[in-house]
Amino acid sequence: MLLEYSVEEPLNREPPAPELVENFITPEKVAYDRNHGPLPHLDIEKHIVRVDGAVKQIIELTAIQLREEFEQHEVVAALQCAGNRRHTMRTELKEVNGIDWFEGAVMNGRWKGPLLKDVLERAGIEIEGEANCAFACYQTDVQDDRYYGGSIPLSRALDASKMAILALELNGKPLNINHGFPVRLVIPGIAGARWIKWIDRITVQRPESNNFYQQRDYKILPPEVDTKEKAVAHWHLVPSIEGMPVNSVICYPASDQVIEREEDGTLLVGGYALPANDDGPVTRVEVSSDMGKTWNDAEITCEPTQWSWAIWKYKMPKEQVDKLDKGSRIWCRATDKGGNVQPEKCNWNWRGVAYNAYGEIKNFVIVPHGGVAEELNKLNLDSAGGPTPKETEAPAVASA
Ligand SMILES: Nc1nc2c(c(=O)[nH]1)N[C@H]1C(S)=C(S)[C@@H](COP(=O)(O)O)O[C@H]1N2
Ligand SMILES: [Mo]
Repeated sequence: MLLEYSVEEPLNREPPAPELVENFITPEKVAYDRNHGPLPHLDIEKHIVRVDGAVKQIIELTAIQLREEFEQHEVVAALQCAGNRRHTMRTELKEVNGIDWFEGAVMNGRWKGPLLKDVLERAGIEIEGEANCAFACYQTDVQDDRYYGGSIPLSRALDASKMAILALELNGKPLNINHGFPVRLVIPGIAGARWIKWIDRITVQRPESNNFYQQRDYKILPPEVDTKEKAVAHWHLVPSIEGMPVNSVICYPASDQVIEREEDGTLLVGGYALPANDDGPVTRVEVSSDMGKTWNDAEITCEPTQWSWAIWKYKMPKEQVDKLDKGSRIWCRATDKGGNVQPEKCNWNWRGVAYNAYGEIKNFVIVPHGGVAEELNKLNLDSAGGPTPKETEAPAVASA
């Protein structure tokens, strides 16, 4: 089998934040890549998903059967890495352990395939009480285990209203290799770590998945756990991340930049917002330029759905822009249909996951439209060059 990249150097990259919010549905090529091992090139005719464990009969389905023998369902849902915004946690709070994601480890896709429930029911569930549905991809080794895996409660897997699907398509086309061709799990409202790509095994079982990434990673450790040794003593005490919290970020303009006003003296601010868990859609995004004393509603420029993100923009009036100075900050915060409001601050955790403090830009200089932005940028502001994420590579830290 052809493998691209490797266990030592998997593909991890994110798009620049302004590009990310150009579209409600993220083009496949813009969408971030997150891998713990190489990308396997699989054959759709030969790839088999096996359903086993506590089932009446073990079944093996090819990806073609998944497309032809089951009703196909479509869902628009955001996929987000639990480590999205880790850079902000590390720089605003304290050093963390993991890939230095900025704001781009998230995308919003239109996913299509059979319902997980329908596939499980073909095998027939033979377990009562609390149980789990575990998922795996045994196609390649990964950084910390022999296979990539995870699990969700069986009750969620069997709840058609939660729209867990075995996706064969993204945005109206077969998945590409990066995002899991020929089939990946899509579990709206759940952290990206559980959306197993190139899935080949579904197991109904009593315990959670025993995989490294379910048991010893992707957990919000308490703040007192600040070393690898303490983490080792804590992993089994802390629940695995399932849903992600309500969130929003400013994607443009950026911190540490000279920013030009619009012709009419206003300032265009924009970004994305995400609902918590199943509590979407996002119902409101607000912007503040006075450290939260006053908030102004941003315009949501798309029609967000239960598990999608919302794209928003705010045209800051001239009088408000006039009051900004070098010490000013611009903040954003989101609210979802479930009433969850993004908090001003977020606790530090060792793995730097689930960061959701207010979106913020700071350390900028506002100049008139057509102003001397380029010249001033050359004059070396505090951190000239700015933090715009380009091709993010995994830094040499343990367990990314
Ligand atoms: N087989 C497999 N599935 C996987 C992963 C992986 O490394 N291998 N990474 C997970 C993580 S941590 C995330 S955030 C998403 C990223 O999906 P993407 O690469 O399509 O953006 O896939 C998840 N599924
Ligand atoms: Mo992730």
